[in-house]
Amino acid sequence: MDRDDNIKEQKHPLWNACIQKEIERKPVAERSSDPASQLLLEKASREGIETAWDRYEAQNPQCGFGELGLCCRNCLMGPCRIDPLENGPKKGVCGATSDIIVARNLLRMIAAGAAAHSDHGRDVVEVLYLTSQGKIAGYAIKDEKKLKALATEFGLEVQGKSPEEIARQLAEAILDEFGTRKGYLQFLSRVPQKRRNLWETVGITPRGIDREIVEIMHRTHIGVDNDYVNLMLQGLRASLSDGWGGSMAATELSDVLFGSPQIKTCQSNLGVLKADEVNIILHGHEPLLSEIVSQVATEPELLALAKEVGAKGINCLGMCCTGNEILMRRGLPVAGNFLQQELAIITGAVEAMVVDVQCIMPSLTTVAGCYHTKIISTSAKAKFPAALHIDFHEKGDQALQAARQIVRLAVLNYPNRQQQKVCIPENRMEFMAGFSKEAIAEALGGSLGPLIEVIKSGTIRGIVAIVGCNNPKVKQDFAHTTLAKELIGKDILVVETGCAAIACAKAGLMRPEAAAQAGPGLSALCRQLGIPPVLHMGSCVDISRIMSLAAEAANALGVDISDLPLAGAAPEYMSEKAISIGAYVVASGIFVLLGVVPPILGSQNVTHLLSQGVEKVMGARFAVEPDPIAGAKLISEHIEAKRKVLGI
Ligand code: CUV
Ligand code: SF4
Repeated sequence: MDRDDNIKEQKHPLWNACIQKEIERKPVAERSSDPASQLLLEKASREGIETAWDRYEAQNPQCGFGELGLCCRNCLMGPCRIDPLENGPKKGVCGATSDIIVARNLLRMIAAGAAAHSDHGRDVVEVLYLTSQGKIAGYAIKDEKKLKALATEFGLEVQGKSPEEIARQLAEAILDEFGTRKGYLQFLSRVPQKRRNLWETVGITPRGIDREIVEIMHRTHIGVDNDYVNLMLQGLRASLSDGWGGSMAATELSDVLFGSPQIKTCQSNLGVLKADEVNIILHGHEPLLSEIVSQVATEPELLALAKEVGAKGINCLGMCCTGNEILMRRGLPVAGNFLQQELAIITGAVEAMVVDVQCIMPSLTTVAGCYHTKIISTSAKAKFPAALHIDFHEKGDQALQAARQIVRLAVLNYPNRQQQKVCIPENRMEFMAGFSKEAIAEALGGSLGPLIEVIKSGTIRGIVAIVGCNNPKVKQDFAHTTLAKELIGKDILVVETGCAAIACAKAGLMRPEAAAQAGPGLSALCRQLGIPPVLHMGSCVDISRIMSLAAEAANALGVDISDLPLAGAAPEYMSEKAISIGAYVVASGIFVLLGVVPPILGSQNVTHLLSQGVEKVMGARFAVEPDPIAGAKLISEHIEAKRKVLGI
């Protein structure tokens, strides 16, 4: 079949439906702390375009039962809701209490989050598998060193074998991890023995990536697991299968296929859009498509076509975690984070927004209908009303062909740009990225030893990972950047992934010059190494890099991860993936600070368990603090307490 038959530009009623209705809007300065976002929010307002902020404000007040986690729809005797007010019902039809309902709801969020990361991981493994057999064009094994190290970790013989042969066996071994029969995940070998023993004793050693997710769905079905503690333990186990399984596989094998990130300088924020070039934004989460699209965008034929339509070139940019993936490895500019996806289109200067999976707002096609932007979906798993779908099967040369077709469409769309609607903000910030665990070790002279030494000596008090999304409940980027500034001021090194990292990149905290904002110890270290005090470690699945780093540090000191002066924070999170991340970080022994209240307050028992009880077992707990300054204080106290116990 002729490929062009696949492109169906559906005439959906949403297409060209610009919202003209007057909406009461909050001042832009309360909605975002990013000046580029503020500028475009003003433009949206003038042009009558609705954004996530408008829709959030229209939702208010949000459902109180939902906020407390007290609504259950797990069977058709319901929906049931527990009314915390005195006279309301205290049990669902089946007899489920607030504890059971809250715990089950939270578990299902963990299942969805872990599934998203792990399915992303599976896609990467499958591409490695096809690559190893030469069944796919456009991909290659870029990091043989990592391939061999991973193969050895998985107990495979590497001597005398070709990289393809090793890759095939490694891909098979990792595919097995999704439903492993050996009863534990191979990456757990990185975890300190003490923590592994603890997981064994408590019964939360993850047995297989898919299995734990399925078991959550089973146990939260009506009438199965009705003990909130037992439920929460399964939540932790499934989350561990994400952090030390699906996410870790995604990161490690992406490194094998596309190269392990090295330190580099990149550009961020909407000012990276170019007035005289074809702008293509790659948005979503996986590196599989974006790597190929950015690769083919440099082909002479396509560049010539761009010239023909009057453009000076083709400008490929990232957004959200797909953006993080390609900036870490290719140094491509990142146009923005989660809450900027609609705003990017509102610049009027984007020819195509190409999306794969996760955190892609269904509103994009509506916004795009008011401009010339084409929204192109590419994953069979993620289609959008009124979007153009170009299926990106990673087989044969189809990926390459699809990528070329996408770029061609974007180029041909350039003449449709309506100059009177174009507004590209000037905000553009340079930053340093590419801090994989390997790159950090290299910057330190070959190993993590010097980092451990400066933490021991107290020059640096500890390390905090700030991660996660934007959420219109929080002034965009404000909590991320404020928390980071507060922490580096206290000599705490900050490492970041996801939208948090993009926020700090845009705010200039990832330039070596930002060392001036750090405390004396951290600032001296940054100057000596020429690095910023806030390090970009990649996408959300790359939190597995941080976990590996923590495990390596604990092993080097002969202690458990929970003994280290570390913390995690998700100041503006919104996704279920972030809930899974928070859970595996706590289960791995690291204190987690949340800036948005999770939907658990309807059960005092579950709330108490996660904010206190879990500490006794896991050596770590959750805390909720929407104010980033108070949050930094909490984290700093936690880090100093850990130092004291360690005797450093
Ligand atoms: Ni996973 S961090 S919105 S893109 S999960 Fe998506 Fe990364 Fe949050 Fe940002
Ligand atoms: Fe109601 Fe129980 Fe069914 Fe949930 S599982 S909807 S609480 S009857």
